[in-house]
This record gives sequence, C-alpha cells and structure tokens, in this order.
Amino acid sequence: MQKLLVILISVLSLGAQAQIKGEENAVLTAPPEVPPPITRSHNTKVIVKMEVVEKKMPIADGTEYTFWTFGGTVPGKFIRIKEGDMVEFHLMNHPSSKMPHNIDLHAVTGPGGGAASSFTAPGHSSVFSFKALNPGLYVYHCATAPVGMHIANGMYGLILVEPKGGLPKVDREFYVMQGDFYTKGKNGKQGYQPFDMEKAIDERPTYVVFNGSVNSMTGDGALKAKVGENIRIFFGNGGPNLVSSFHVIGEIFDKVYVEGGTKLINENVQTTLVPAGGSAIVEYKTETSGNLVLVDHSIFRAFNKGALGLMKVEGPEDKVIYSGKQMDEVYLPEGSNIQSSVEKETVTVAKSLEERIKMGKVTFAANCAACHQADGKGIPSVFPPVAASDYLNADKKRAISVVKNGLSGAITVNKEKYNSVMPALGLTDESIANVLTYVYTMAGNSKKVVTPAEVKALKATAPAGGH
Ligand code: HEC
Ligand SMILES: [Cu+2]
Repeated sequence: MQKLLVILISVLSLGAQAQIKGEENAVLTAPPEVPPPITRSHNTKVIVKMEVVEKKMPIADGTEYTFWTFGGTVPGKFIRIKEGDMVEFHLMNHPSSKMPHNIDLHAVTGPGGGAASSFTAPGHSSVFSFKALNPGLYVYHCATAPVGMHIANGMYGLILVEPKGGLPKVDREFYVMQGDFYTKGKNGKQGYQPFDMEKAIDERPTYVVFNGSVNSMTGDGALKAKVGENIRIFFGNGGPNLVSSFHVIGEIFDKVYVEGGTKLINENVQTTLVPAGGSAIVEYKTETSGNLVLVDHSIFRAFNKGALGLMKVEGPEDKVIYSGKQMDEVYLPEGSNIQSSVEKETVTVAKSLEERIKMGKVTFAANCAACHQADGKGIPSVFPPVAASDYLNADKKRAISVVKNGLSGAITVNKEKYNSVMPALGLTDESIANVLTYVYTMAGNSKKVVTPAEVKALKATAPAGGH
C-alpha cells in the first residue's frame, strides 16, 4: 500500500514537472502599464530580471526624495505569470546602491517569500526559483531591515499570477499602487527632503500618493480610455502604514476581485478596502465621457496629500446616463428665514463703491474666509492668499472667472505652488462684484473695482484649469 502511494506521488510530481515547457523572459512594465495577457496554455519557466536602483526623483512639484526602487520606478515593475509557472528570479542590486536589499513576493510559498534567498549587497546579484502555486494579484516588497524604511522608500510592486484559464478579456488594463511617504519637511516643502523615521513610526505621512508621486496621473500622466471600454485596474497598496479606501469618483466598480483573490468577485461596489501589503482588481465599463478621479476616499489624503489620479474618458457623452447640469434656479423655501436672506442677497444692489465694499466684506466672511482665512492670507500650501496676491492683481478677468466658475489644477501665487480645487460657489453676479471689489481693497492688493456688468460679461464655463 505504502509503496503504491510512493509510486503514485512520484508519478504525479513527474506529471507536474512535465508540464513545464521551455523558458521565456518575463515582460516587465513600469506603472501604469501592465504586461500583455498570457496567451500560452502550457506552463513554462519564466525568467525575471529585476534591478534594484536607489535614485532621487520628484515626489511632488519642486520636492525631491531618494527612492529605493525595483526597476527604477515606484511602484516597481509589474510581473505577470501564470498559475503553475516556474519562476527563476534574478535580483540585481546596482553598484551605486548604498544598502543591501532583498525581495519578499507574497506569491511565493516558502520561507520569507524569497527574502532569505535574495539578500543582495550593492553590486551583487542573487538567483532563486519558485513555483507559482496560487493564482491572484500579489504584492512584493523589500524585507531588508529596517523593513519599514525600505518599504517607506518605495520598495514594492505587484505580481499577477493569472489563473489557469486566464482572466476575462478587457479593453484596457492599468497598474496603480498607493504608498504613504514620510519626509522631514512639511507637505509641499520645496527642495530635497530626507526620510523621517519618527513620522513613519507615528504613522503621520507627509504624502499619500498613487504611483510614486503627487500628480503621477494628472496632466499628461492621466490614464486614457474611450467610452464603451471595459477597464481593469490592478490596484495595490504598498503602505507601509495606511489602509486604502480605493474609490473612483464618477464610476461604480462592476466587479471587484476582493483582496486580489480569484474566488470572491463582488459586484456593484463603490469603494473597496485595500490593506497595506494587499491588492484588489477592479473592473468597470466607461459609459460616458469625462474625467474620472481615482482617490483614497479617506479624503484629506486625496485633496491634501496627493492620493488622486485622473482617467480621461474620451468619446461621445451619453446624456441619458449623465445629463450634466440641466437647470440652476434660485431656491426659495416657503416661509423660512433663509427666504428673506436669499432674497436680500439677490435683489440688493450696492448704491456706492463704499457700500459695495461693505457688502463684499460680508460675502467674504460667509463664503471665502473658511478657506482663504478672515485676513485673506490663506494657509501655506493648501489655500493661496487672496490678500497681497500677485495672481489676483495680475488679471481681473481671471479673478472673476475663478470666483464665478471655480478653479482647479496647478497655479503659482507669490512664487508658491498650489494644486487643488476651489469649487464654484454659485454666487450672483452682484455678490461676485462685491466680494472681489472687497478683496481688491485688502492689504497689498491693487484696489481694482469689479462691477456686476463685468461679471455678467464673463461667460460661465467649466472650472478654469491651472494646467
Ligand atoms: C473650499 C475652499 C475655498 C473657498 C470657500 C474659496 N476658495 Fe478661493 N481658492 C481655493 C483654492 C484651493 C484655490 C487654489 C485652486 C488651485 O490650486 O487651482 C483658490 C484660488 C482662489 C483665487 C486665485 C488664487 C489667488 O490666491 O489669488 C482667488 C482670487 C480666490 N480663490 C478667491 C476666492 C473668493 C473671493 C472666495 C469667496 C467668494 C473663495 N475664493 C472661496 C479654495 C477656496
Ligand atoms: Cu530594500
């Protein structure tokens, strides 16, 4: 009986060995690109060559950081293999590195996920092999002490082990990974910023970003898609500390492969939780055109620390699925106190410049001070100053447009960069004239006068973009 079992096992394992046919070099891609789907039906030996490079790169506009990378980017190169493949992994550590590094792939079954066998000094390389037993989307990361620091410096990426039958075909695939960063200087502080261990231990990130930097996926970096396409995002979270509430503003995930596994596919999901050192695969169909906004819905991280990216969907709008704004009327609830104040707001016309400034001051306190502060000096790197603002003083028409239509994208005010969103506030032309005339009287401003006729003459548009 026992003998039979031994024979049976050796036949089975021989069978498994026999399935590996030939060998190939892995196609590795930098984010947001994903290697092409695997079309072969057999298993093979896949050779992965990953080079560790320590290098300075921008983490935000005007701010540099020394990243430690798998393949020169954060996150590291995307690896795509198939369930049952043998992987021969080569880890090379560039001679210019200051640190030894290794790699722990969550797709590996074995001690340390490969870490123990891949410890590599600068100017050396290591080789180890593993068999991809379980399909799914896995995080890999460096696990050299101090582990937290290696991960905090950007040493993570994703490896996809496609299930035997492959994944369903889609039109476009993207690679996006979140990470939290800890710099000595505050968010937005210019110049070179070193790593801050204390902030990292306290879990107080300075930046939370997608694909290694603020603005990695805005402007020219925005992901591109067309209306009617099926989109798949391989989303990972490198951490080292934060858990991500991954959400796409303007979409609903038709499918989520929960936690990057292959068995549990949830449908019709708004926000999916992605643990540090974990992943999710999300899919949705683009039904209409416009910008979709990828965020961590722990929302200060998105608007104040960088966890925000854009997907530009091009093609015809579908007014049935999304109409756009159809109407904007004054809303006057009957018998409420609001009624009288709104009426006053809409009908009162300033009779003199003095009155215009006085009324503008009231409007400013109610509508602007929360962000720009009562004295108009703003909050460094978050809300620009409107007092003594060169941006304001340089162009009156532009200032009117900002208040009438809102503003988003990168702007420079008094040599400081801002890249945020000011919403359109829905004020009347009269109120906009008042508030801007008041703002122009603030210390350091040019005392320009803005009339309701000038506000009216400026057409309402989509929010002015800073780009
Ligand atoms: C919710 C916060 C918020 C409110 C409320 C707000 N703003 Fe802004 N404002 C901003 C942000 C953020 C920017 C920078 C936008 C960017 O980076 O593109 C900005 C930019 C500006 C600018 C151009 C830059 C500069 O500093 O000169 C002006 C002018 C301005 N706001 C005026 C106003 C006025 C007047 C009001 C009230 C009627 C107002 N804002 C209300 C957030 C706000
Ligand atoms: Cu490392």
